[in-house]
Amino acid sequence: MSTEATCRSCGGTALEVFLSLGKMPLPDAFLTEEARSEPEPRYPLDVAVCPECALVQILEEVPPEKLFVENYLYFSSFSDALLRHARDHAMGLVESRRLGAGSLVVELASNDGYLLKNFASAGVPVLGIDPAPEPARAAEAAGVPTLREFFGTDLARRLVAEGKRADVIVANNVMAHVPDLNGFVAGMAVLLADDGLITVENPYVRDLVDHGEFDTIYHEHFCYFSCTSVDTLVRRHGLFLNHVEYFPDLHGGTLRWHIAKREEPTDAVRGYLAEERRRGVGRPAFYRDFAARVEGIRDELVALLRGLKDGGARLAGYGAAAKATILLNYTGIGSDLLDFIVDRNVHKHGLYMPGVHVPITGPEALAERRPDYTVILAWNFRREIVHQQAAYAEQGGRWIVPIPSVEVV
Ligand code: DWN
Ligand code: ZN
Repeated sequence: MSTEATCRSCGGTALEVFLSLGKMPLPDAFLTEEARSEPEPRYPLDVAVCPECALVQILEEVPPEKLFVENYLYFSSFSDALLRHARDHAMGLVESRRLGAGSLVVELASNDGYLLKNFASAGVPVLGIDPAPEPARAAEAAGVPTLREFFGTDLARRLVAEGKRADVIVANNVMAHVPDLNGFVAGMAVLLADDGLITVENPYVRDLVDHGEFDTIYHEHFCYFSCTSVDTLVRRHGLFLNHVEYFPDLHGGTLRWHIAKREEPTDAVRGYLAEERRRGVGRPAFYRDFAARVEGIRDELVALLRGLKDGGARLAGYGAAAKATILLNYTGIGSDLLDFIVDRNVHKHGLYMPGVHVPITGPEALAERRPDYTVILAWNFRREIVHQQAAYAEQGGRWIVPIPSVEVV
Protein backbone atom coordinates (compact mmCIF):
# COMPACT_ATOMS: atom_id res chain seq x y z
CA MET A 1 0.00 0.00 0.00
CA SER A 2 1.59 3.34 -0.94
CA THR A 3 1.42 6.46 1.23
CA GLU A 4 2.11 10.16 0.79
CA ALA A 5 4.61 10.08 3.67
CA THR A 6 8.26 10.72 2.83
CA CYS A 7 11.25 8.65 3.95
CA ARG A 8 12.88 9.82 7.21
CA SER A 9 16.32 9.19 5.79
CA CYS A 10 16.38 10.01 2.06
CA GLY A 11 13.10 11.90 1.57
CA GLY A 12 11.93 9.27 -0.93
CA THR A 13 8.20 9.23 -1.75
CA ALA A 14 7.80 5.59 -2.77
CA LEU A 15 7.30 4.22 0.77
CA GLU A 16 5.39 0.94 0.80
CA VAL A 17 3.32 0.05 3.90
CA PHE A 18 3.57 -3.67 4.71
CA LEU A 19 2.05 -3.91 8.20
CA SER A 20 -0.70 -2.11 10.11
CA LEU A 21 -0.94 -2.91 13.81
CA GLY A 22 -3.93 -0.64 14.36
CA LYS A 23 -4.26 2.20 16.86
CA MET A 24 -1.91 1.61 19.78
CA PRO A 25 -1.44 3.32 23.15
CA LEU A 26 2.04 4.67 23.93
CA PRO A 27 4.16 1.63 24.90
CA ASP A 28 5.65 3.01 28.12
CA ALA A 29 2.60 4.99 29.26
CA PHE A 30 1.87 2.81 32.31
CA LEU A 31 -1.27 3.87 34.17
CA THR A 32 -1.92 4.74 37.78
CA GLU A 33 -5.21 3.60 39.35
CA GLU A 34 -6.80 7.00 38.80
CA ALA A 35 -5.49 7.35 35.23
CA ARG A 36 -7.31 4.13 34.28
CA SER A 37 -10.64 5.95 34.07
CA GLU A 38 -9.22 8.70 31.84
CA PRO A 39 -9.12 8.40 28.02
CA GLU A 40 -5.82 6.96 26.70
CA PRO A 41 -4.44 8.48 23.48
CA ARG A 42 -3.98 5.89 20.74
CA TYR A 43 -2.06 6.44 17.52
CA PRO A 44 -2.02 4.51 14.20
CA LEU A 45 0.92 2.13 13.91
CA ASP A 46 1.72 1.52 10.23
CA VAL A 47 5.11 0.26 9.05
CA ALA A 48 6.64 0.96 5.63
CA VAL A 49 9.87 0.29 3.74
CA CYS A 50 11.61 2.81 1.49
CA PRO A 51 12.72 1.10 -1.75
CA GLU A 52 15.22 3.92 -2.38
CA CYS A 53 17.33 3.55 0.78
CA ALA A 54 15.95 0.38 2.45
CA LEU A 55 14.92 2.19 5.63
CA VAL A 56 11.98 0.54 7.44
CA GLN A 57 10.01 3.10 9.38
CA ILE A 58 6.64 3.92 10.94
CA LEU A 59 4.49 6.65 9.46
CA GLU A 60 3.03 8.17 12.63
CA GLU A 61 5.12 10.76 14.51
CA VAL A 62 4.29 11.03 18.20
CA PRO A 63 6.09 14.02 19.80
CA PRO A 64 9.23 12.70 21.59
CA GLU A 65 8.29 14.71 24.69
CA LYS A 66 5.21 12.48 24.99
CA LEU A 67 7.27 9.33 24.44
CA PHE A 68 10.41 9.89 26.48
CA VAL A 69 9.80 12.55 29.09
CA GLU A 70 6.35 12.43 30.60
CA ASN A 71 6.79 9.70 33.20
CA TYR A 72 9.19 7.51 31.17
CA LEU A 73 9.96 4.58 33.46
CA TYR A 74 12.36 2.48 31.38
CA PHE A 75 15.55 1.82 33.38
CA SER A 76 18.26 -0.20 31.60
CA SER A 77 19.70 -1.53 34.85
CA PHE A 78 16.94 -4.07 35.49
CA SER A 79 18.55 -6.59 33.17
CA ASP A 80 21.70 -8.35 34.34
CA ALA A 81 22.40 -9.50 30.77
CA LEU A 82 22.20 -5.92 29.50
CA LEU A 83 24.52 -4.72 32.28
CA ARG A 84 27.07 -7.38 31.32
CA HIS A 85 26.76 -6.43 27.66
CA ALA A 86 27.34 -2.76 28.50
CA ARG A 87 30.34 -3.47 30.71
CA ASP A 88 31.99 -5.64 28.03
CA HIS A 89 31.38 -2.90 25.44
CA ALA A 90 32.88 -0.18 27.63
CA MET A 91 35.95 -2.15 28.67
CA GLY A 92 36.53 -3.21 25.06
CA LEU A 93 36.50 0.41 23.92
CA VAL A 94 38.80 1.60 26.74
CA GLU A 95 41.34 -0.93 25.55
CA SER A 96 40.91 -0.75 21.77
CA ARG A 97 40.74 3.05 21.67
CA ARG A 98 43.35 3.51 24.41
CA LEU A 99 41.01 5.81 26.31
CA GLY A 100 42.30 7.66 29.35
CA ALA A 101 41.99 10.82 31.44
CA GLY A 102 42.40 13.00 28.35
CA SER A 103 39.59 11.28 26.44
CA LEU A 104 35.87 12.01 26.31
CA VAL A 105 33.12 9.42 25.88
CA VAL A 106 29.63 10.74 25.16
CA GLU A 107 26.54 8.51 25.30
CA LEU A 108 23.33 9.55 23.59
CA ALA A 109 20.30 8.22 25.53
CA SER A 110 22.47 7.38 28.52
CA ASN A 111 19.41 6.37 30.63
CA ASP A 112 20.44 5.59 34.23
CA GLY A 113 24.19 5.58 33.62
CA TYR A 114 24.27 1.80 33.18
CA LEU A 115 27.00 2.06 30.49
CA LEU A 116 28.92 5.27 31.21
CA LYS A 117 29.59 4.33 34.82
CA ASN A 118 31.99 1.68 33.48
CA PHE A 119 34.08 4.31 31.66
CA ALA A 120 33.95 6.62 34.68
CA SER A 121 35.25 3.86 36.95
CA ALA A 122 38.15 3.39 34.49
CA GLY A 123 39.03 7.07 34.89
CA VAL A 124 37.71 8.10 31.47
CA PRO A 125 35.73 11.40 31.40
CA VAL A 126 32.11 10.88 30.31
CA LEU A 127 29.03 12.88 29.40
CA GLY A 128 25.52 11.44 29.31
CA ILE A 129 22.71 12.97 27.26
CA ASP A 130 19.13 11.88 28.00
CA PRO A 131 15.87 13.86 28.27
CA ALA A 132 14.09 11.39 30.62
CA PRO A 133 14.26 12.98 34.11
CA GLU A 134 13.95 9.86 36.30
CA PRO A 135 16.70 7.77 34.62
CA ALA A 136 18.89 10.92 34.34
CA ARG A 137 18.50 11.49 38.08
CA ALA A 138 19.62 7.90 38.69
CA ALA A 139 22.64 8.47 36.39
CA GLU A 140 23.71 11.57 38.30
CA ALA A 141 23.43 9.55 41.54
CA ALA A 142 25.72 6.96 39.91
CA GLY A 143 28.29 9.69 39.22
CA VAL A 144 27.50 10.15 35.53
CA PRO A 145 27.08 13.84 34.53
CA THR A 146 23.97 14.00 32.36
CA LEU A 147 22.45 16.69 30.15
CA ARG A 148 18.67 16.34 30.21
CA GLU A 149 18.18 17.20 26.57
CA PHE A 150 17.42 15.66 23.21
CA PHE A 151 20.56 15.33 21.06
CA GLY A 152 20.89 17.00 17.63
CA THR A 153 23.10 19.39 15.67
CA ASP A 154 22.31 22.37 17.94
CA LEU A 155 23.48 20.60 21.10
CA ALA A 156 26.48 19.14 19.22
CA ARG A 157 27.55 22.60 18.07
CA ARG A 158 27.14 23.98 21.60
CA LEU A 159 29.37 21.24 23.03
CA VAL A 160 32.04 21.83 20.36
CA ALA A 161 31.90 25.56 21.11
CA GLU A 162 32.66 24.61 24.74
CA GLY A 163 35.78 22.83 23.47
CA LYS A 164 34.34 19.30 23.67
CA ARG A 165 34.98 16.69 20.93
CA ALA A 166 34.10 13.06 21.53
CA ASP A 167 36.70 10.33 21.07
CA VAL A 168 33.85 7.83 21.33
CA ILE A 169 30.13 8.37 20.88
CA VAL A 170 27.89 5.50 21.99
CA ALA A 171 24.29 5.48 20.76
CA ASN A 172 22.50 2.35 21.96
CA ASN A 173 18.76 2.03 21.28
CA VAL A 174 18.40 5.68 20.37
CA MET A 175 19.06 6.22 16.64
CA ALA A 176 15.80 4.40 16.01
CA HIS A 177 14.07 6.71 18.49
CA VAL A 178 14.62 10.11 16.91
CA PRO A 179 12.17 11.79 14.54
CA ASP A 180 14.93 13.93 12.98
CA LEU A 181 17.19 11.08 11.89
CA ASN A 182 19.42 13.22 9.65
CA GLY A 183 19.79 15.86 12.36
CA PHE A 184 20.83 13.18 14.82
CA VAL A 185 23.50 11.73 12.53
CA ALA A 186 24.71 15.19 11.47
CA GLY A 187 25.05 16.05 15.17
CA MET A 188 27.22 12.99 15.74
CA ALA A 189 29.46 14.03 12.82
CA VAL A 190 29.86 17.50 14.38
CA LEU A 191 30.69 16.20 17.87
CA LEU A 192 33.01 13.35 16.82
CA ALA A 193 36.78 13.90 16.90
CA ASP A 194 38.40 13.37 13.49
CA ASP A 195 39.90 10.04 14.57
CA GLY A 196 36.94 9.18 16.80
CA LEU A 197 34.56 6.21 16.73
CA ILE A 198 30.77 6.06 16.89
CA THR A 199 29.10 2.79 17.91
CA VAL A 200 25.36 2.53 17.28
CA GLU A 201 23.31 -0.42 18.56
CA ASN A 202 19.75 -1.20 17.48
CA PRO A 203 17.69 -4.33 16.88
CA TYR A 204 18.36 -5.76 13.39
CA VAL A 205 15.38 -5.48 11.02
CA ARG A 206 16.35 -8.77 9.33
CA ASP A 207 15.78 -10.64 12.61
CA LEU A 208 12.63 -8.66 13.34
CA VAL A 209 11.16 -10.08 10.13
CA ASP A 210 12.76 -13.54 10.25
CA HIS A 211 11.64 -14.10 13.89
CA GLY A 212 8.23 -12.40 13.71
CA GLU A 213 9.18 -9.78 16.31
CA PHE A 214 6.21 -7.50 15.52
CA ASP A 215 5.91 -6.36 19.16
CA THR A 216 9.24 -4.52 18.90
CA ILE A 217 7.46 -2.15 16.54
CA TYR A 218 6.08 0.76 18.55
CA HIS A 219 5.91 4.53 18.50
CA GLU A 220 9.22 4.95 20.36
CA HIS A 221 10.94 3.26 17.40
CA PHE A 222 10.61 5.52 14.37
CA CYS A 223 13.05 3.37 12.32
CA TYR A 224 14.18 -0.26 11.94
CA PHE A 225 17.68 -0.57 10.57
CA SER A 226 19.59 -2.81 8.17
CA CYS A 227 23.26 -2.38 7.29
CA THR A 228 22.13 -1.12 3.90
CA SER A 229 19.98 1.67 5.36
CA VAL A 230 22.63 2.64 7.94
CA ASP A 231 25.37 2.73 5.28
CA THR A 232 23.33 5.06 3.06
CA LEU A 233 22.28 7.24 6.00
CA VAL A 234 25.76 7.87 7.45
CA ARG A 235 27.43 8.47 4.07
CA ARG A 236 25.03 11.41 3.63
CA HIS A 237 26.84 13.03 6.58
CA GLY A 238 30.46 12.30 5.66
CA LEU A 239 30.59 9.22 7.87
CA PHE A 240 31.28 5.60 6.95
CA LEU A 241 29.97 2.25 8.19
CA ASN A 242 33.23 0.36 8.76
CA HIS A 243 32.34 -2.63 10.92
CA VAL A 244 29.41 -4.54 12.40
CA GLU A 245 29.02 -6.90 15.36
CA TYR A 246 26.01 -9.21 15.87
CA PHE A 247 24.39 -10.02 19.22
CA PRO A 248 21.68 -12.62 18.49
CA ASP A 249 20.40 -12.79 22.08
CA LEU A 250 20.09 -9.05 22.72
CA HIS A 251 16.64 -7.53 22.20
CA GLY A 252 15.75 -10.25 19.70
CA GLY A 253 18.87 -9.76 17.56
CA THR A 254 20.95 -6.57 17.72
CA LEU A 255 23.65 -5.15 15.49
CA ARG A 256 26.39 -2.82 16.67
CA TRP A 257 27.50 -0.57 13.81
CA HIS A 258 31.00 1.00 13.97
CA ILE A 259 31.01 4.37 12.20
CA ALA A 260 33.88 6.83 11.61
CA LYS A 261 35.06 9.74 9.45
CA ARG A 262 37.49 7.57 7.50
CA GLU A 263 36.28 4.76 5.20
CA GLU A 264 37.92 1.52 6.36
CA PRO A 265 35.32 -1.27 5.84
CA THR A 266 36.00 -4.73 7.31
CA ASP A 267 35.03 -8.06 5.73
CA ALA A 268 32.23 -8.31 8.31
CA VAL A 269 30.44 -5.23 7.01
CA ARG A 270 31.03 -6.21 3.39
CA GLY A 271 29.54 -9.62 4.22
CA TYR A 272 26.38 -8.17 5.79
CA LEU A 273 25.82 -5.75 2.90
CA ALA A 274 26.25 -8.59 0.40
CA GLU A 275 23.84 -10.88 2.30
CA GLU A 276 21.23 -8.11 2.49
CA ARG A 277 21.52 -7.55 -1.26
CA ARG A 278 21.15 -11.29 -1.84
CA ARG A 279 18.05 -11.56 0.40
CA GLY A 280 16.54 -8.29 -0.85
CA VAL A 281 16.33 -6.76 2.67
CA GLY A 282 16.01 -3.35 1.02
CA ARG A 283 13.11 -4.32 -1.23
CA PRO A 284 9.36 -4.43 -0.39
CA ALA A 285 9.08 -8.11 -1.45
CA PHE A 286 11.15 -9.11 1.62
CA TYR A 287 8.36 -7.72 3.90
CA ARG A 288 5.31 -8.75 1.92
CA ASP A 289 4.31 -11.86 3.90
CA PHE A 290 5.20 -10.44 7.32
CA ALA A 291 1.67 -9.23 8.12
CA ALA A 292 0.21 -12.68 7.47
CA ARG A 293 2.79 -14.28 9.77
CA VAL A 294 2.03 -11.76 12.51
CA GLU A 295 -1.68 -12.56 12.30
CA GLY A 296 -0.76 -16.26 12.60
CA ILE A 297 1.21 -15.67 15.83
CA ARG A 298 -1.71 -13.62 17.20
CA ASP A 299 -4.33 -16.28 16.43
CA GLU A 300 -2.18 -19.12 17.80
CA LEU A 301 -1.36 -17.30 21.06
CA VAL A 302 -4.96 -16.21 21.72
CA ALA A 303 -6.28 -19.71 21.00
CA LEU A 304 -3.73 -21.25 23.38
CA LEU A 305 -4.44 -18.85 26.25
CA ARG A 306 -8.21 -18.98 25.72
CA GLY A 307 -8.10 -22.80 25.74
CA LEU A 308 -6.01 -22.93 28.93
CA LYS A 309 -8.26 -20.36 30.64
CA ASP A 310 -11.44 -22.21 29.63
CA GLY A 311 -9.82 -25.35 31.05
CA GLY A 312 -9.57 -23.64 34.45
CA ALA A 313 -5.90 -22.56 34.32
CA ARG A 314 -4.77 -19.31 35.92
CA LEU A 315 -2.50 -17.17 33.71
CA ALA A 316 -0.01 -14.34 34.30
CA GLY A 317 2.70 -12.46 32.37
CA TYR A 318 6.37 -11.67 33.00
CA GLY A 319 7.81 -8.35 31.78
CA ALA A 320 5.88 -5.05 31.77
CA ALA A 321 7.85 -4.15 28.66
CA ALA A 322 7.09 -1.68 25.89
CA LYS A 323 6.85 -4.70 23.59
CA ALA A 324 4.28 -6.20 25.98
CA THR A 325 2.04 -3.19 25.42
CA ILE A 326 2.05 -3.89 21.67
CA LEU A 327 1.65 -7.65 21.95
CA LEU A 328 -1.26 -7.40 24.40
CA ASN A 329 -3.08 -4.58 22.61
CA TYR A 330 -2.62 -6.13 19.16
CA THR A 331 -3.79 -9.59 20.26
CA GLY A 332 -6.49 -8.25 22.61
CA ILE A 333 -5.06 -10.29 25.51
CA GLY A 334 -6.08 -8.43 28.68
CA SER A 335 -7.17 -9.00 32.25
CA ASP A 336 -9.82 -11.44 31.01
CA LEU A 337 -6.88 -13.81 30.42
CA LEU A 338 -3.91 -12.53 32.47
CA ASP A 339 -4.50 -11.98 36.20
CA PHE A 340 -1.34 -9.86 36.58
CA ILE A 341 2.11 -9.14 35.07
CA VAL A 342 5.32 -9.22 37.12
CA ASP A 343 8.37 -7.03 36.56
CA ARG A 344 11.61 -6.35 38.47
CA ASN A 345 11.37 -2.63 37.76
CA VAL A 346 9.90 -1.33 41.03
CA HIS A 347 8.94 1.95 39.35
CA LYS A 348 6.25 -0.01 37.45
CA HIS A 349 4.73 -1.79 40.49
CA GLY A 350 1.15 -0.82 41.26
CA LEU A 351 0.67 0.53 37.75
CA TYR A 352 -1.37 -0.93 34.89
CA MET A 353 -0.42 -1.90 31.33
CA PRO A 354 -1.37 0.68 28.71
CA GLY A 355 -4.60 -0.12 26.87
CA VAL A 356 -5.38 -3.49 28.48
CA HIS A 357 -4.96 -2.38 32.13
CA VAL A 358 -3.45 -5.65 33.44
CA PRO A 359 -2.00 -4.85 36.91
CA ILE A 360 1.81 -4.89 37.37
CA THR A 361 3.46 -6.27 40.50
CA GLY A 362 6.79 -7.79 41.65
CA PRO A 363 8.18 -11.20 40.59
CA GLU A 364 7.53 -12.58 44.09
CA ALA A 365 3.87 -12.84 43.05
CA LEU A 366 4.78 -15.92 40.95
CA ALA A 367 5.63 -17.88 44.12
CA GLU A 368 2.83 -16.31 46.18
CA ARG A 369 -0.05 -16.62 43.69
CA ARG A 370 1.35 -19.55 41.64
CA PRO A 371 -0.28 -19.02 38.23
CA ASP A 372 -0.39 -22.25 36.22
CA TYR A 373 1.13 -20.55 33.14
CA THR A 374 3.13 -17.34 32.73
CA VAL A 375 3.64 -15.69 29.34
CA ILE A 376 7.20 -14.33 28.98
CA LEU A 377 6.29 -10.98 27.44
CA ALA A 378 9.96 -9.90 27.71
CA TRP A 379 10.84 -12.90 25.53
CA ASN A 380 14.13 -11.21 24.56
CA PHE A 381 15.34 -11.98 28.09
CA ARG A 382 13.76 -15.47 28.33
CA ARG A 383 17.06 -17.19 29.27
CA GLU A 384 17.74 -14.75 32.11
CA ILE A 385 14.13 -14.84 33.33
CA VAL A 386 13.73 -18.65 33.27
CA HIS A 387 17.04 -19.02 35.11
CA GLN A 388 16.12 -16.35 37.66
CA GLN A 389 12.65 -17.81 38.30
CA ALA A 390 13.70 -21.49 38.41
CA ALA A 391 11.66 -21.91 41.64
CA TYR A 392 8.47 -21.10 39.73
CA ALA A 393 9.05 -24.01 37.34
CA GLU A 394 10.10 -26.27 40.23
CA GLN A 395 6.71 -25.53 41.82
CA GLY A 396 5.08 -26.73 38.58
CA GLY A 397 4.62 -23.40 36.87
CA ARG A 398 4.86 -23.47 33.06
CA TRP A 399 6.27 -20.75 30.79
CA ILE A 400 4.69 -19.67 27.51
CA VAL A 401 7.03 -17.97 25.02
CA PRO A 402 5.19 -16.02 22.28
CA ILE A 403 8.10 -15.03 19.98
CA PRO A 404 9.67 -16.24 17.65
CA SER A 405 6.97 -18.92 17.81
CA VAL A 406 4.31 -19.73 20.40
CA GLU A 407 5.59 -22.51 22.68
CA VAL A 408 4.90 -23.90 26.15
CA VAL A 409 8.26 -24.68 27.88
O1 DWN B 1 14.38 0.50 22.77
C1 DWN B 1 13.99 0.29 23.91
C2 DWN B 1 14.30 -1.01 24.60
C3 DWN B 1 15.79 -1.17 24.61
O2 DWN B 1 13.86 -0.96 25.92
C4 DWN B 1 13.21 1.28 24.65
N1 DWN B 1 12.57 2.16 23.67
C5 DWN B 1 12.13 0.71 25.51
C6 DWN B 1 12.51 -0.58 26.11
O3 DWN B 1 11.73 -1.57 25.50
P1 DWN B 1 11.19 -2.76 26.41
O4 DWN B 1 10.51 -2.18 27.63
O5 DWN B 1 10.43 -3.71 25.56
O6 DWN B 1 12.59 -3.32 26.86
P2 DWN B 1 13.01 -4.56 27.66
O7 DWN B 1 14.33 -4.20 28.24
O8 DWN B 1 12.93 -5.74 26.80
O9 DWN B 1 11.94 -4.69 28.84
C7 DWN B 1 12.18 -5.73 29.73
C8 DWN B 1 11.21 -5.56 30.86
O10 DWN B 1 11.31 -6.73 31.67
C9 DWN B 1 11.60 -4.38 31.74
O11 DWN B 1 10.42 -3.78 32.27
C10 DWN B 1 12.39 -5.01 32.86
C11 DWN B 1 11.77 -6.38 32.98
N2 DWN B 1 12.68 -7.44 33.41
C12 DWN B 1 12.34 -8.12 34.56
O12 DWN B 1 11.33 -7.84 35.19
N3 DWN B 1 13.16 -9.12 34.99
C13 DWN B 1 13.78 -7.73 32.67
C14 DWN B 1 14.61 -8.76 33.11
C15 DWN B 1 15.84 -9.13 32.35
C16 DWN B 1 14.28 -9.47 34.30
O13 DWN B 1 15.01 -10.38 34.74
ZN1 ZN C 1 14.60 6.32 1.99
